[in-house]
Amino acid sequence: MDTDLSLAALGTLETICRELAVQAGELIVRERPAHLGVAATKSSATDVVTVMDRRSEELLMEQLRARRPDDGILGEEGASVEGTSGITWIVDPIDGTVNYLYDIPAYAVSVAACVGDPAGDWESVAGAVFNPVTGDLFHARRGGGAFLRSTGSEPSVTALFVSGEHDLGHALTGTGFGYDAAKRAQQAQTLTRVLPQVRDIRRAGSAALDLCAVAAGRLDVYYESGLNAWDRAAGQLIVTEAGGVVRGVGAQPSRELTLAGPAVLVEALHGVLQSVTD
Ligand code: LIP
Repeated sequence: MDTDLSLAALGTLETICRELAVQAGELIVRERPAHLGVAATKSSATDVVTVMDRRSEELLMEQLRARRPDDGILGEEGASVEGTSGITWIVDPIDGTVNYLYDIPAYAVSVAACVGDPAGDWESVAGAVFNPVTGDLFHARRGGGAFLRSTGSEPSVTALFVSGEHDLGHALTGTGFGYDAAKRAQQAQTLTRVLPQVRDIRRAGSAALDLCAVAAGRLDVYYESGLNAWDRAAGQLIVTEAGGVVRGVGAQPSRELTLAGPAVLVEALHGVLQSVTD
């Protein structure tokens, strides 16, 4: 199958990413229940789902089925549609759900259009990450650069570029932790080796926003183990279109490791992380 990845087609995919990320983001703020609670848990008692995670994913599904009926869909809260077009939409209806639950303004809707096998090797070709509290809309398409649109009272568009920092010891480093206690213990051990070798650590609670922070130079470098495809599908493209690299233990990011930033810092931090596991 030849998937249409012409400039025009990529532009259309990016527009849909932007529009749907904003629509779902506005929904989760506008219709947040007065007394939001935990609707369910997943991998552990702290891996929570709210009614708005589900409503956001329902909106994304409904819009994508209507606008792109031949495409596949993979969502964090269970959306799963086989497509015939070669395009699969990988969506996180609320990335940073715990922040959303606690009303901490660091959560986002992440929407990415991808080619390849969503269960195996895939590549994002367009993506958008929207923080509905700040109004920050990060977006990119393959070969088109990465941008931050501020959708607030003074709309603006800024081209994004990763940090120019070359020294890991001066690198503000983002990371995150999983929901499983044993995994968190391992991640804490890794952190004890990384922390003395970087400027400082920031743990914001949303991988999608962490990756966008790297693209914007608000973080110098980022690493996390245990991410799912929906956490990183849009953010990793935004990083690479901002001049950064995204890798894992090997050349490609994976559930085992996502590492993002300017190449020199990514390679330096990769060396530190490898020394931890050796
Ligand atoms: C979150 C990630 C974050 C990670 C959290 C959680 P969720 O995704 O974006 O980077 O550290 O543990 O996995 O669960 O809010 O969609």
